[in-house]
Amino acid sequence: MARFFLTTPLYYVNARPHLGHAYSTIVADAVVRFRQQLGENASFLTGTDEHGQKIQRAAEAAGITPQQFADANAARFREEWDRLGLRYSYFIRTSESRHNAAVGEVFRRMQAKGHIYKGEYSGAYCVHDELYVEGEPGTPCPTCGRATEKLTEENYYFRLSAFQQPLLQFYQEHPEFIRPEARRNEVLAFVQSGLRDLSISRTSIRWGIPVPGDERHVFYVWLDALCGYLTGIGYGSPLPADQQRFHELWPAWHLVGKEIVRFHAVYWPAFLMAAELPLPRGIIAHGWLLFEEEKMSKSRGNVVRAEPIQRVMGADALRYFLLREVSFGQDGSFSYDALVARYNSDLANDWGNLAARTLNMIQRYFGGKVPYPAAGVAWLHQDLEIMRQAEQARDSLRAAFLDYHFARGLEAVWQFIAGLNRYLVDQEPWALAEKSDAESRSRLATVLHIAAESLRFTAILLAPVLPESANRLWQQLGLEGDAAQRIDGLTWGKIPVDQAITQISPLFPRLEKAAAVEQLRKLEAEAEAASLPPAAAAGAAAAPPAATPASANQAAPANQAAPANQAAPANPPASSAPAGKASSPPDAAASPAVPPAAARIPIDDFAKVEMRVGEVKTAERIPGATKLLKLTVDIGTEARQIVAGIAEAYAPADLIGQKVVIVANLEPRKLRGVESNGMIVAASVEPSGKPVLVSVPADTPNGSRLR
Ligand code: ME8
Repeated sequence: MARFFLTTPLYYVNARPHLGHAYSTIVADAVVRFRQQLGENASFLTGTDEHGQKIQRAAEAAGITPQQFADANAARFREEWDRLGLRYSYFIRTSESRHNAAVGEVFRRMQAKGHIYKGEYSGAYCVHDELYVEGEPGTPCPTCGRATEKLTEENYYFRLSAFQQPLLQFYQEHPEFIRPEARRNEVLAFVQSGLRDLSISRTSIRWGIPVPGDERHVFYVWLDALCGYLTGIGYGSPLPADQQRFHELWPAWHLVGKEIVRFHAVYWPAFLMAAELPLPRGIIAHGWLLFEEEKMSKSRGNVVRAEPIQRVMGADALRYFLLREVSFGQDGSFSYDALVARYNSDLANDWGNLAARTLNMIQRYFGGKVPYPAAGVAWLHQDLEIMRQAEQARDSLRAAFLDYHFARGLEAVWQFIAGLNRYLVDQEPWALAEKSDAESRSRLATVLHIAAESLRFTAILLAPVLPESANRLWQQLGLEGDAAQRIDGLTWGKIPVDQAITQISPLFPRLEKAAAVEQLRKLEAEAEAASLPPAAAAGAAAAPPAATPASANQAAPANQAAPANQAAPANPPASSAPAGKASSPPDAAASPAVPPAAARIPIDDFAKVEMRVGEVKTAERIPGATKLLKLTVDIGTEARQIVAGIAEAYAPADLIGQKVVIVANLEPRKLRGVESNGMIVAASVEPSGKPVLVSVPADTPNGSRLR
């Protein structure tokens, strides 16, 4: 049986997962389900990238150890994937001990072949991207644009320069290695312009895997993380079963976001060549999800989370939206409006109504048994056309999905669905049912048989993308097993004779658009407020999370999808979901309950935080947000717009003219779509977490710095 093994990136644990991470993992899940329906032995690996300076700093800022920090956030990734029903087979955390040994082994192999030497690096480094950057320190990072930092330290170097020609030759021999074409061209240009040796160890940080035999060094986080693809499936294990699994699965296909193609398409194959291990089969790069016109990312503060969407409309709706709306390989915009619009038009109207209509007519006119077309009655041209369209949808979807053109594949199925809806309108089975003559009865049987068989087709074809709803349709059709049947072997006419349908329930109850969007925004804002660092939320984070699963549902006028979700075995009802915010492990970055294990910090760290005195000039509530106020604060040199979670403790009018302390050098972030340029400092008074503003005497000049 053909094997197909795919990986997602191993996500950094400096923050909780957002929709960008969910996108990659959902794509991997859909691809693997699709390949399984082609009869392949397909699986995927995901995991978390836990070492390096970025995580070390985030943990320091939270006052806990990097391991505690990583444990809390890695658990969140796993929970998120489980909640979304993503069926990864392997999950690797790079702080696991099984991983340490494997990275050391790859290094030893590279060293044994003479590809490693010791030297000193002095130059620019981007901590955000964990990337060595050419040029003077301070030069903007080519990936994220942030200012690079100066780094001077003794390192082990990898002779990347020696792999320029072998890599170019490899790309030439494997034109499909990097896709899409645009990314391949970028990589070719980068390698053709010359490769410099690469530092692969660090001495100035401790949070990493020690270099065997020279433990002052820890491995460069990208060497460490990339090796996770090997360790996650058994590489380096002494157990024969693990070794066998590794040999069966490796090499992998790597699915990545476009910003990390260079690591996967240049460094990684070079490392593997040096270690004399087989190279990956290929790199499949996707574009970015944009929100409010910018890349969705934690640091820009414009993230959307999957969980509220899943709670309001189900995980399938999110999967469908991402695969249908985004042209795979290119950037795609996310918006709540578009999400709800697609849900209503494609899922509720087109597919959901088709299913409900057909099943209801079978129930009403044939006592719940799929009718069999009368023998000896010739099919009309329109009947044959539906058969043809079903087979065409199957072939188009198969070809498109094999090529990662998910939107195109889904479009083909929706053309078929539209054709089928038109067919029902033209054939008017409800009118045929009014007539009692034998010919009308036979015609009615044929039409509903064709519609039922077509529904079986759609369930199978859509199972990779809409697994839960496809299975519900499958059950309603009364069919055995599940909808994940073979796509390549799918042929017309296999619905059993006199097949008894089961209880009918809507696949996608229609959502009232404005209410649904409002509900989504509300849940997102609450989830966001619950995850802010304690002072940033100024009370909002420390207060009990507002979005407990139960209250969220009660407050949800738009949550008509709940009954449908409850019916779904794979998707527990939101009200009983154990993984709601209230019961998730503490957000390491946010929770005041985590013991401050590394509470003392050098004075330099404190100096990075720029706190200034300001005066509130305007204050107003943000519509629909119970905790948030939008403030304008005069800090001497400028007026800053700041969003603060203090609305439950302070009335806007009382704040005007009040002196406050703000953190002035935070990156901007958006709360409820409103940009916040800084943070108001407040004490969080237990047990309720009530915010109490920190202030200074009224005559302190605006802009004075706190040191
Ligand atoms: O880069 N749109 O981890 P990371 C689409 N640890 N995809 C997005 C996205 C967005 N707005 N934001 C994130 C790392 N992603 C390294 C990887 S691999 C050995 C090490 C997805 O947490 C996308 O897949 O920054 C992107 O490549 C990945 O998350 C980056 O995750």
